[in-house]
This record gives sequence, C-alpha cells and structure tokens, in this order.
Amino acid sequence: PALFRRKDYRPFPWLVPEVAMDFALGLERTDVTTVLRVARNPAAEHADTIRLNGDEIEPAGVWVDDEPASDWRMDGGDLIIPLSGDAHDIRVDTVVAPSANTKLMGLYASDGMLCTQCESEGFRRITFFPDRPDVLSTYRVRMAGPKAQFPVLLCNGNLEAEGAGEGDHHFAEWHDPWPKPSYLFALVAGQLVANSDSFTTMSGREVALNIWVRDGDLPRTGHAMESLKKSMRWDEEVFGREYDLDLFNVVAVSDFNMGAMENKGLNVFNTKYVLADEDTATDGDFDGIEGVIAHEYFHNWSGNRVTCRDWFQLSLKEGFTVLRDQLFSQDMGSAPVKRIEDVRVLRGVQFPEDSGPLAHPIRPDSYKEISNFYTSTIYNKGAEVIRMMRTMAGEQRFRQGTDLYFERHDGEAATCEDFVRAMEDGAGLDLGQFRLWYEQAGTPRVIARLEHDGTTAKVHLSQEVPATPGQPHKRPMPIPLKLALFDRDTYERGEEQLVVLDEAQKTIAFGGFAETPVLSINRGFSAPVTIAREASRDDLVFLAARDDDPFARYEALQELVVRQLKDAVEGKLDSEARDKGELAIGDALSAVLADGNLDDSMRGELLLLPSEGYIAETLAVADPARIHAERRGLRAVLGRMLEAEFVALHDRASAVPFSLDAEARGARKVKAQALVYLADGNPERSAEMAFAQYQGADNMTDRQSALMVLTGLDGVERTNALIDFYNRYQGNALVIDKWFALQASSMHPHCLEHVKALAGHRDFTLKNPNRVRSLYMAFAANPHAFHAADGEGYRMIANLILALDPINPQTASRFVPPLGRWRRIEPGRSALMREQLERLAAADLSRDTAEQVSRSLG
Ligand code: BAL
Ligand code: ZN
Repeated sequence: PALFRRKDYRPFPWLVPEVAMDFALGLERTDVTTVLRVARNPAAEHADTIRLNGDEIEPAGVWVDDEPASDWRMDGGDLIIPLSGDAHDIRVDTVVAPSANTKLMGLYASDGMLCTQCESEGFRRITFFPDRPDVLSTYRVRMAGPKAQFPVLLCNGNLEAEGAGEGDHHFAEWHDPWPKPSYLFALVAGQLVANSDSFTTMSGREVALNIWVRDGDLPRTGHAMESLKKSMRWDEEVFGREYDLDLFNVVAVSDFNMGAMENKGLNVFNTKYVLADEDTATDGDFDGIEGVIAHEYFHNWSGNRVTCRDWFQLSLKEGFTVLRDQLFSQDMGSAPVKRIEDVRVLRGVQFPEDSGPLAHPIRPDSYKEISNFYTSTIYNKGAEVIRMMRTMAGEQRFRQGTDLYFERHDGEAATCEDFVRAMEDGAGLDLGQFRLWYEQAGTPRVIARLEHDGTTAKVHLSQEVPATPGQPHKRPMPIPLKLALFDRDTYERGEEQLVVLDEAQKTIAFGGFAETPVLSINRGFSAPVTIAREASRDDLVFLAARDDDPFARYEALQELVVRQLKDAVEGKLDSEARDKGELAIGDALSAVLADGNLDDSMRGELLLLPSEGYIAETLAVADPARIHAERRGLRAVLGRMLEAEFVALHDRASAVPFSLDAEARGARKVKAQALVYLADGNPERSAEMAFAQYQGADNMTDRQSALMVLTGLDGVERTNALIDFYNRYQGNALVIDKWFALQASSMHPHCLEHVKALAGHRDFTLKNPNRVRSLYMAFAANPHAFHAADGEGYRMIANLILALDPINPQTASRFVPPLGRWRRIEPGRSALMREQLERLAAADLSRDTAEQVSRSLG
C-alpha cells in the first residue's frame, strides 16, 4: 500500500464551496445523489481533471454541468473526471448497502437505525469526494425514507424543511452554514427519542439541545445532558468560545468504532459515553461521559471552526482538545486526582507506545493508514505538549495565545506550526527549540542528582532522548520542570521554581540549606518525561508523607514501590532488604490510611499500586510472570500487615450513604482498594466482605468492585455473584460488557480458559466493537493471562485479529500493539509473540492491520 508523507502536501486544485446531497434511505440500500459546485483553487497548481476519492463504491451516473459525462475513469477506488473550465457543477450518483457495512465506516446500520462515521476517510464510502480535511464546503442535505422505520431524520446544521413524501415516506432538509471538511459530515435516521433541553449562550442566543437514544434509554441521559451544559458554559468562561448554531444534537449508537465523533452540530456517540445511572454505571463511567461529552463539544472550535490541513496535523485538534477536556474535568472535580489519573493513562498507554516499534512523533512524517494514528501519542502526549506551553506561559498568556489562534485561523484548515506561531505571538513564548516536541518521538529521560556543599544545594540535571524507529539520533529538548527543595528538619519548602532544561546538562544552585535538602521534581508532572533521581528511600518516604504537591506525593509513593518491585524482580533483594522495603512501604501506606487531611478520593490514588505494565516499562526486558508474582506478593504482605486498617477503612466507607458527591465517591473508591489488598492478604475474609458488598450494593460502583474482587478468587461466592450479575442485567449491553470485561481482566489463575469459553457465549459477537473490546482488550491488558508461558494468550489474540480483520479492520488493528511489545519481554515469551506476528504477516490482511504488523516486526 502507498505511503503518505507529510512533506508531499499540496493544496487541492479545486475549491468545493457548496455540496448538495440527496439520500433515499434504506437499511439494505441507500441511494445517494451528490452535487459538487467546484471552482479552480487559485492557490494550487492547474489541473485538467478532478480526483474524487471513493472506497468500495461505484459511480451509478456522472454529470458535469447537467450533461451526462462519459469521459470519466477510475483509478483504484477514485473517480477522475476531466474538467476544462474554471467552475463546474459535478453530479455523481452512488448506491450503498448500510446493512452490509461491517467496517462501521461511512453509512451503516446499527440496531435498525442508520448512522455515519466519516473521520478520517469514511465519507468516500458514501459518495465520491475530495475526502481531505482542507476542502471546506457548506452542505445542503435532503434525506427521505419510510416514516415508520425512520421517524427521526438528522443531519448537520439547521433543519430547514420537513414533511410528507411519497406513500409512507417523509423527508427532512438540512443546511449547515459553516464550511466544513467531509470528515465532519453526519447523518442519522431511526427510531429515537430525545432528552431535550436548552442553553443560553453568553451573547444571549438560545440553543436547543437534544440527546437522542433508544426509547428505553431515556432515563439514563440526564448526566450527559448536564455534562453538555457545563461544557458549553465552561468553554465560554475559560476559552471565550461560544456555540455557533441554534441546535446541538447528540445521538447514542451501540455499534461504534470510537468513543464518539464531533460532527458539526450532530455528535454521534458510542452509547458507553452517553448512558448512565447509578444502577448501571460506575463513578468512572460517569467521569468518562463528562469528559467525552466535553471533548466532542470542545471540538466545535478546536477541530471544526479551525480544522486540520492534513491528517499529519491530527494532534492540532486532538492534543489541544484533550488538554481542554482535561482542564474542564479538573475544574469539575478534584484537580489533583484528575491530574494523577491523566498521568496514569499517559504512562500506561503512551509511554509503552513511545518506547516500542510503533513510536511516532505527535506530528508524524508518514503513514499508510491514518486510522492507525489515532493513538495515545497524538492524543495524550499531544495534550501534554500543549500543557507545557501553558505551564511556561501561565494561564493568562496561554489564553492570549489561544485567542489569537482562533482569531487567525477561524474558518481555515490549519497546521501544528500555525498553533505554535500563534502561541509565540499571542503568549509571548519563544518556541524555537520547543518545536522538537512535534518532531522527535520517544519519552525523554531526565537524570537528577543533588549535591550539597556548605549552604548551597546544587541540582544537576541531564537528559537523554531514546532512539526510536527512523530517529536514531535526538537533540536535547526543552523540558519545563517544576522543582522545589524541602528542609529535612523543619519540613519547610523553598519556593517552587520552573526550570527549563533545554540543554543536555544543566546545574541550578539554591542557597540557604545547612543540610542536604530533599528534592521534589517534576511537580504536577510538568513535563511528560521519566525521571531518574538519586533519592534515598528515606527521601521518598519523606516526600510521600509531606510533599505539598499532590502529584509529587503520589509519585514518591509510586517510586518507593517501583524500586522495591524492580529490585525483587531482578533478584537484588536478600530477605533483610526485602523486609526493610516492605516495612517502609507499609509505614507509608499506614500514614496515608491515617492522614485526616486527605480526602478519600486522593487517598484512593495514593493506595493504588503501580500496574504490572508500568513496572515492566521501567525494565529493559521484562518477565511478566515474575512481575505479577512479586506485585501480588507485596500486596499480600501489605494486606496482612494492614489488615485491621483496611477492614476499618472498609467499614467506615461502607457507612457513607450513596450519592454522587465527592465524599461518597471517595468512600466507594477506598472501599474497593481495601477489598483488593485484603483479597491478597486474607482471601477468605475478602471474599466474605466482597460478597456482602455485592449483595448489599445500591449502585454499580460498589457492585462492580465487589465482583471484580470475587472473579479473581475461587469459591461459590464467585459463581453465585457472576450468575446473579448476568441475570440481573441481561439485555443491558453496556453492563453485559462489564460482565465480560471483569472476567477477562481477572486475577483468576484460569482466566485464559474463562475467556475462551466466553468467546463462545451466546452474547458474544465480533460485530459489536464494544463487546469485542470488553472481552479481548481486557484480556490483552491482563498481563498474567495474556502472557501465559505457553503462548496461548498470544495465539488467542492473533486468532482474534485474523477473524475480526475481514469484518472490522479498524478495530482488529488495535489488537496488534500488545503483541508488538515482544522486544521488551523475556526471550521465551518474546519468541512466541514474534511467532504470532509472523503468522499474521503471512496472512491476507487489511491495510490497517498489515501496517501495524509490519511496523511491529520491523
Ligand atoms: N475525532 C475522533 C474522535 C475524537 O477524538 O473526538
Ligand atoms: Zn477528539
């Protein structure tokens, strides 16, 4: 397949200011007529043809200026039409089969309704079009179909007309006045009901809001609606961005490749990010909905009003919008906890990506299939890069930068460079060297060493940026590090400083310390780097107990545990060192349990042990079985050491009545943590407590956390709770997804066999991405099961990829990266992983999956 390169960008020879479309809707067959008004693009080279992209469609008729055309030709999937004048009207008819569209790209059927997904290149599966984000058009759409089957007809923009059609048909006409690229086109038709509300914008305009769902789901839309209204207000207040249509529609769809999609005025969502009530959704699900509703809404400015010139600029809209949704969620709840959660995601997903065969800069240089670049690097690292600009500029100047960006580029398809330049001009930053963050892949490593002499403390900093595929040599990056020094005796903290490490090495001196102070570094996770610091165990215990930066405190505790587990896995601990380390961690956790100044939500974060994946990431080559055994072993020791405290914590938290406020949510979080420690420390007691919690639960958070613990244990409680859960929620797809996921991510020694059996369950299907992910993504993320020593876990994932690829390549290719970690795994398993990748490479694969497999082997 062709390789697309960023440097090959050329403007499209034609402008397409207006598009008119007509849809005759049907599940089996939909007829589409598209008329493009085209004019020569004065900024582009002359062309005597126009290339309209197509994918798995045929032209049923072509007209130029109302005359039937016959001189067109096909080039692969694209339609090439000769054009001699400066402006033309081109009409192309196509026929598509939504029910047969299992790729869920373009127009497809889901649960008897019709919907679309066009980003990145789905529009070309509906009609022939210059399907690239720098071609902006206004759209006028007429849609018609049987009224009983499709009573609700939705498209982008404003509804201009609707009425009865021929026979039992009806129609609707929509006009979107805002020029947009084709990837933001959307259409929905089906039997839907709305939760309707309204929002008055800052300039006093009333916007009608609708969240469209299946009839029975209406009672579970309240949280999404509240989240939407909060997002709209927040974007006005914090970024000065006002909504620009009189109508905003959100539709929930159960078959969806992504989380949601920001189509102009008509967001289409995975049901997972819309539907929630306390009986069926966890606190985490509620947060997910708030964050994703905000994310898609914020795209209206960062993505839609200012869009991307080409797909290499994807992080321009995604990184910025992730940062915006993160800041929003920080403001809606606990800022420190949200920051810790976001860093955990970055480290859990993006760091491994950045250190493996799929590493790429946030602005990639080439791709074969753009769907493969909707990555944690583009999204989460992209957000961190813009967050660093904000940290360096301060909030106020950052806002001046974003204001200038929106003002300069409104209505345009922009580049990452445009954003950086607006930040330089608006926020007054010099970002010359900072542009390296867009160019270089890999997670920089900062080494920090503290030296003390007389009354002066010197912090010696150096950096290394690891080699990544195609980038063997790296230049030093500007790394903004917030740091502070604590007096060891008085516990007083010196002033926090922002140091930008922009060379290979740098030393910063601090006066006024009679004794060696304690260094707190990368406070608030001010830069997306790893830190290797020469800190003693006592220093880490000190920071874990009293660093006033919540992230730094969390980090000190994590580091304390990571060091212990790393040393244990590498066989560096004799029994005395092991005992000492366990005791220090136990003391630190005990202090966290007893600290009356902590809220439970933060306490829950501090109690969470670093994941097996995170520990593996700190090792050059990991043995997953040893990591699993050591981590479980440590948790068992801690569970026994602090058994009384964990039981008391569980008792206290259980007395807090259900509500969605922060206190009650925090209580549910620590309750789960207590059960998890006890599950390893005293399994029988934990099973008893978990089963009681399961049976007495009046909300999904408690029920799920209890079931999670039970699925990892053996015994009649496990069986009974799983049967009860299934029977209780049968028919509720999102909750049955949890039932699959809990078993696939369980600590149970027979997890792999359970997953095999579940793949044959009557509720399992490869056609629904949520269901596939609930079973297999949960399994691939479960180290002890996925890394079974005989390679059976790898074989299962490869089998899944082979079965899913012909049905839904976009979702299938997402399962390649877990196998791509082979170089970082101990030799025995590594060979087995590679064997499965080679087996895949020999198969006839989609462009999506083939690209990921070849990069993973490369
Ligand atoms: N644009 C694809 C879905 C999202 O990131 O919002
Ligand atoms: Zn997005």
